[in-house]
Amino acid sequence: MYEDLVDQGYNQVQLVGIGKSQHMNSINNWTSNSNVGVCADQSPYMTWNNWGAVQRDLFILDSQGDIVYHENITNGFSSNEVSNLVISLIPETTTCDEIEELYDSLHAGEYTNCEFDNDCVAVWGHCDVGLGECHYSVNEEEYPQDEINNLVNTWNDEECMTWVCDCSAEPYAQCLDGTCTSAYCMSENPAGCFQTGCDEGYECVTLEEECVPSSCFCDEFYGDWFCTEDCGGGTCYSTQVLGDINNDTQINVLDVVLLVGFILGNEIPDDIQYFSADINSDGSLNVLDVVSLVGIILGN
Ligand SMILES: [Ca+2]
Ligand SMILES: [Ca+2]
Repeated sequence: MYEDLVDQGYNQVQLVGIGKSQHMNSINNWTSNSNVGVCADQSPYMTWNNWGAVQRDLFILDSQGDIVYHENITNGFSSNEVSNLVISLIPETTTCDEIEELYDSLHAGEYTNCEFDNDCVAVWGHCDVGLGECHYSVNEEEYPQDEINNLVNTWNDEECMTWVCDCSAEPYAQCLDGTCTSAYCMSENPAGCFQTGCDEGYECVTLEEECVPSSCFCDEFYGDWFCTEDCGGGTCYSTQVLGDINNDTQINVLDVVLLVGFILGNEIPDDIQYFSADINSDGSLNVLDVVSLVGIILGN
């Protein structure tokens, strides 16, 4: 039955004899006219005891090593039934082409949707093991890292690698027409935040004193950015309100306490806090800001 299975291509199936070490001298019961491997279960026979085995028991284990069948076959067994069971336990294999197809699909479509450059990130493909391209630009939030790692492991397990590639440095990722796209320019996209997006806590606004281009594209031939000649690109500006230093939507004595803490050096403000604490916008934090802040609270 074992040889029939192998002949049918089920070569993942392994037939192993397990004998008590004390009976190893009668091993030719097993090995005459066959090439089955036999393991000796050393006294105190842990395998026999753990499995509850008696002489001429047949065990079938699944691919995880769990016992799924245990019968004594002294009086024979239905080889049809047993081989059907064995075949049903063989895990479905994925072909290399299927892995490649799945890999590509995890770097396209919904995984590359974007609104701003900020949504996109450049990632390395797995060209080093012959799977995929050098780089992809994908939506950072949607990138299915675990699924891709599993796929790469399967790819390696199935020995699918037939070539490898050399890759140039990682590109920048930009959002072009709603799709994350790789840009092989050596610097970050200089366009304003209406194209590139802002970090959390900031909004994109147009400031009169700053001229930022609204749109740039990477010219792959020159390896540099080319921008529109306008100033409407926008600058990231803190959404925090001037004076609401602890960002709890109210301006009150708690903000004064925090401001005094910054001035005395007891607390270190981050950039957003500094911006909202510098009430008179002169670039430094001092008693004038405290006076102004108290004035705001008192409604002056
Ligand atoms: Ca506040
Ligand atoms: Ca100030």
